[in-house]
Amino acid sequence: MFRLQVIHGPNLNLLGLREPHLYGTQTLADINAALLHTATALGVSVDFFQSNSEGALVDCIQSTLNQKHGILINPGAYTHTSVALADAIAAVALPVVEVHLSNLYKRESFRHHSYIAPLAIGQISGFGADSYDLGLRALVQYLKKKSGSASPAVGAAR
Ligand code: CA2
Repeated sequence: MFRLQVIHGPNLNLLGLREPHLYGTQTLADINAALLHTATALGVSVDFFQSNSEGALVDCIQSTLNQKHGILINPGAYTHTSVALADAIAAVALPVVEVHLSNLYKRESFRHHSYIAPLAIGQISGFGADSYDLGLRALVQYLKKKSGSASPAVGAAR
């Protein structure tokens, strides 16, 4: 069974509680519950992590080494600033899908650049909470195609 890590970056713990016009009405718990539902249907396991701290996010990414087959991440504002997150993702060399609730390219120009995108299989941006579901499906499909449907050894390079 593929084991996946879902990572939520800074302020995403406030989802559904503040700024619903920008980020929707679903809470982070709602999004995680929906992801768990999809993961179960797809036959994969998911662990969830959220932090507002860049170092804690780096630690979580490092912890996937030899433990997980892939990462689904919304790096939040660190998308646009964090060389440290990018270095950690490059170091673990796992398939990564980057997701965003909002469409980055309809927003301020500083959100148009991602340090994570060049390291990701792909990026899904602008579908609200559905971005996570679409991202999970894309990651699982990628892993299944790559392995010919059997789970590979953890830590297999991209
Ligand atoms: O669209 C996304 O998913 C973002 O990653 C969200 C980040 C933003 O900095 C990125 O440019 C795009 C911000 C997350 C803030 O989340 C909040 C949720 C509720 C209330 C306030 C902030």
